[in-house]
Amino acid sequence: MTGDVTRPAPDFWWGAATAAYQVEGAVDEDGRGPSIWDTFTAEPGRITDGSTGAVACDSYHRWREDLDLLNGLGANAYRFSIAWPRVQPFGSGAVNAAGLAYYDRLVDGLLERGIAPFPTLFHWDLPQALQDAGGWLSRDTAERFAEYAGVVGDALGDRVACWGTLNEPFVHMALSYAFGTHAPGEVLLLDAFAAGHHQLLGHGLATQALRAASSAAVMLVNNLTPVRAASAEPDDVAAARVYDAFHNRMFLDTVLLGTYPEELADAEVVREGDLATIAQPLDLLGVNYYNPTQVKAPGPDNPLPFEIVPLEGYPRTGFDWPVVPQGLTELLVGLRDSYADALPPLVVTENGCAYPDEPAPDGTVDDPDRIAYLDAHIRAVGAAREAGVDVRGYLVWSLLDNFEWAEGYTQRFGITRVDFATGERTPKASYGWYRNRISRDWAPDLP
Ligand code: IFM
Repeated sequence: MTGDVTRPAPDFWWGAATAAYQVEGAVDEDGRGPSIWDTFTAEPGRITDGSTGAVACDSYHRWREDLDLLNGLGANAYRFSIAWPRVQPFGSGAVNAAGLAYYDRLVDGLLERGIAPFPTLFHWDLPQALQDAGGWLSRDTAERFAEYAGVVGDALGDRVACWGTLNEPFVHMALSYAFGTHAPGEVLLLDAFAAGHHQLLGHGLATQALRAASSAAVMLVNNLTPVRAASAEPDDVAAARVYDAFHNRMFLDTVLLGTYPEELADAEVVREGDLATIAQPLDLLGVNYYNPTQVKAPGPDNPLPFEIVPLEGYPRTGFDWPVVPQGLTELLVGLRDSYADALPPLVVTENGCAYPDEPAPDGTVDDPDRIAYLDAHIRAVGAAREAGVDVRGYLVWSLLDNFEWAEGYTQRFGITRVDFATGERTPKASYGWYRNRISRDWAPDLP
């Protein structure tokens, strides 16, 4: 497919996002080493539908089709991730030229289509060998991450538009190390903090390595959420503040201000000099937004200092997540108000929704709920821009239906349907809607 659409103005990035383990498949090909997700998905009971990312969307082989889909959208940016175990099968040392060559082809294919590459270096698929040595609980993983960043920076840095170091370090700390629902399945509750701190350290060291290797822009990609106290009771308000410290400020204050939020300031794992390393100047901040979070004081049996309660009174996605577009405006404006001059320009690096859309008998896929969701959220970005927030891009999650981690293939986030039995891609109605939306850029009648 080739697009016949007007390219958007180059000062705003319009596009879509994916991640390696969720789309690539080919887990045993061309020298890729095992990742923690290969190990985790092989354990019975870990994934809702018992599936794995072994094939996923088969993007490792069908990448040209995926790039043509982006081209057909009129996208000018693609956020994908690089699988560390393809580049360094055992997480350090020897580089696997065949694995690196895949990303070389992908980057060149994007540039041939006029699409800017936005690669993320770590989207959760840690080499298993590093997990065997402690994973992100080990400080050494941060050093290994910088080594890997240098390798990839040397290989691709002449053509990349913007590097993302980590994807959603909070989510990785929480689901992978605190609650164990994601690989590697550790249940450490608050002791997961070390995995968060070492990711932050890895981000700082990797940023230094990328700067040394390439002049491309660098960003960190966070999952951020406006936090709402369940009531005005002081205990609920205090619990909401603590949750905000873990989810948002731990990954913002450190990176942007060089400090830990006061709620988290005494951790032993933080060594002298770490915060200076973490607070590297950034060119952009990636914001992944899905919904606000409501929090109340913990009950007597809860070992945590907060308790999450469902946010009622909003429509819900197929994944049962509340649809709150105004939360995105609130978040973006709040970042500007909280961090002022310390805040780099923002890019919405993920936003989207899962619905159980099915093809009609004629094969078309009508997904009006997703169109409504995207329309409302893009308008919410427009409202933040109107309020003076410097937002430079919007990338839909996701270009393709894909492997949704512990939910396997049961949650479809794509603007393109993927038949997981055949790999066939079918653009949904939302794909056509988004193509038209992109072609209008920020026309004067918007938001
Ligand atoms: O699929 C994930 C992605 O990997 C990270 N951000 C949230 C998405 C939806 O859950």
